[in-house]
Amino acid sequence: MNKIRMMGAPTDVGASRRGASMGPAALRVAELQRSLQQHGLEVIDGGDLGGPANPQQPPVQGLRHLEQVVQWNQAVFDAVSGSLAEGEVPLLMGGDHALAVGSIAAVARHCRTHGKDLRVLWLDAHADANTSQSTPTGNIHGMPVACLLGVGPDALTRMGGQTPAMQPQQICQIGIRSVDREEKRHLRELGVRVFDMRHIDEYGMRATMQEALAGMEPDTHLHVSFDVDFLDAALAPGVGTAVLGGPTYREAQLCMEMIADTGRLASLDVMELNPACDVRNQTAEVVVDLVESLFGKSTLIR
Ligand code: NNH
Ligand code: MN
Ligand code: MN
Ligand code: MN
Repeated sequence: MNKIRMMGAPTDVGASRRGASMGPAALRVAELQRSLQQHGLEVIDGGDLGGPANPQQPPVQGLRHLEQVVQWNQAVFDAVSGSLAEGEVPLLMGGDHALAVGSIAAVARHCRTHGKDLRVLWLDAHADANTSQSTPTGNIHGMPVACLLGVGPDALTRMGGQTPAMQPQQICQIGIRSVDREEKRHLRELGVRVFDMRHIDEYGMRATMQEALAGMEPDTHLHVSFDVDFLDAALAPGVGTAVLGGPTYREAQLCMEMIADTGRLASLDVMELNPACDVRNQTAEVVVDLVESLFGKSTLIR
């Protein structure tokens, strides 16, 4: 594994509930860096990126804080691009999930210029495929998948210089259990592969992940966009939009371990951790534990 570079994006401009801006600090308090280093990984903490404050305004034409979301995403895009150019594994600590636009646009551009096959795993309770038309909230953290597939405001869809940043076949969603009515139709039209909770209930996490991870090539760059609300709300209360019925601790561990086993993980987002909703930082601690597994912790005891 190449050197991992942690970078914080302390903002919640893409959400309506405040607090994801404290996510990076909570992950540091839960000792993310040292935990990964314990497994022999080289990890540096590049500190936090900067951007505009949260103006706490209502949505304008279906989009809340578009200007601020674009500015933060530009900072993320530049930092992730720089890290990849150094041959590192960027680990983005959010921040709300709207920032996955900048992160994945940077990864997609890197893959295009280096002849790599990009695959994105989207771990989330939500599909994040809304548009300004379909959104019930105006929150841009409900829209990054649509933006990356070319549907959304220009400033976000054109971030990486090519629109769309990726094709629907390159992304696969896992753990989905909360999709808005209009969003559902849009998701089908886009053709995104969705392994929802019903699929995990019926076939189990093992079969689901085998299917989701099938067909990786030696030149595959695997990006994981981990929205912490992927996890069951009982296990991970520290998120702004918790949803019951998500993966248990063991299911989530298996998911992470199977990703690690591919040996293709090359970039990561850890998003939506909200310490204002958490109890004694327990969600941050669970996340650190799972990220250890994602980087191969379990292979050490096999
Ligand atoms: N679908 C809802 C919306 O568009 C909720 C999105 N919230 C998330 N997404 N946390 O991951 O507002
Ligand atoms: Mn979510
Ligand atoms: Mn999300
Ligand atoms: Mn493990």
